[in-house]
Amino acid sequence: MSEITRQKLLAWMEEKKVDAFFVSKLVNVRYVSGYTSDDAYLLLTRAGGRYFLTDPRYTEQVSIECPDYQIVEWRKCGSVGAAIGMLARQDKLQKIAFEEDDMVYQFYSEIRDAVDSELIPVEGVIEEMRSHKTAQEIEYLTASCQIAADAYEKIIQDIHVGITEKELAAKLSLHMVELGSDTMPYGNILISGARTSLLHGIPSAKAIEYGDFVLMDYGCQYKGYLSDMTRTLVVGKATDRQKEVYRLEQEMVKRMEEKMRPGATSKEVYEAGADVIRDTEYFQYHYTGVGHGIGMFVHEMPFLGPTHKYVLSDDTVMTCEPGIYIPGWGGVRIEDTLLIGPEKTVNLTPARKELIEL
Ligand SMILES: [Mn+2]
Repeated sequence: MSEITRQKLLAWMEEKKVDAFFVSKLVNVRYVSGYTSDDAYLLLTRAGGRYFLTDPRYTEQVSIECPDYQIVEWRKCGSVGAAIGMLARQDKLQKIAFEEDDMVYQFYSEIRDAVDSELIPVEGVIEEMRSHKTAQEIEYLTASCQIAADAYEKIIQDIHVGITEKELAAKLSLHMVELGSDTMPYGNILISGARTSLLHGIPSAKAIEYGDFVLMDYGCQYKGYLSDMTRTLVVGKATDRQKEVYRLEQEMVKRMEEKMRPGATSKEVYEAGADVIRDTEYFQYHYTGVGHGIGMFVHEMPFLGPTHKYVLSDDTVMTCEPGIYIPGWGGVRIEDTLLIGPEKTVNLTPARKELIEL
């Protein structure tokens, strides 16, 4: 995918008449170059220059993973900014685009003081490219989602009264690594009881109690590509209210997923779910951010919600995750990752969704 992206970036530079693109977001560096570690910046020029700025800890890895790039040890210049200044003078770069949403003031000042070039702030250029998935990316995302779904069946066996949220979260990570994920599954949400109304609560020392909801929102990384899924289950027998909230949640997910086709807008998909609970007491307890693209980063374009303006394309992988969160009582979220393909939408999260009472 990196060569396609580089071509797209060259075309973008051509169209915008900029001489170079400075990539500073690590996830974008990985996307464009295939590099998998740290301290990395790319300077790509319209004339075909490919500079990889890093420090001596990583030069061997760059030479292996990115053989097409010329390595620039920025420390030899004193700073990343000074290294860009050196390259800008050498290649006579007059206009350099940079990722404005990834630039702290100090870093920006350092570059500005080191170059005579015009610095052009841009946002979302590589992110937009990342929202369109290639066949290989879809393959990796499918595998990533499969690992997470398989881990669900395993973690269910571990849940019992007395075990803590933190212990379960650690077991869940281990299951995913054993099932083939990269060694760094990212931060998992695993919460229980009344804490399940915390949309992004983190695992605590709370022990699982009889009657608790257990909400697990998690995923793993497979060859750099992330999965994201949520399931909520009940430990013991569900109460009537737990059953009611769960049934409404299931219906919201179903209606939204039916809408997720190329051409649908973010708002339409959101409304399809919201309509299910609009006239119930639960409408006040829903959250409007109900889905997001996913790839090398967990929350990326496009997003689903009433105020977003995205139109779903036919090569997108994204989540569907409405939820009902009642403060002090608990919450239910079910989240799948879907491939919005040209022929059909494929659910990449093959984990059961009926209410499980353990
Ligand atoms: Mn999500």
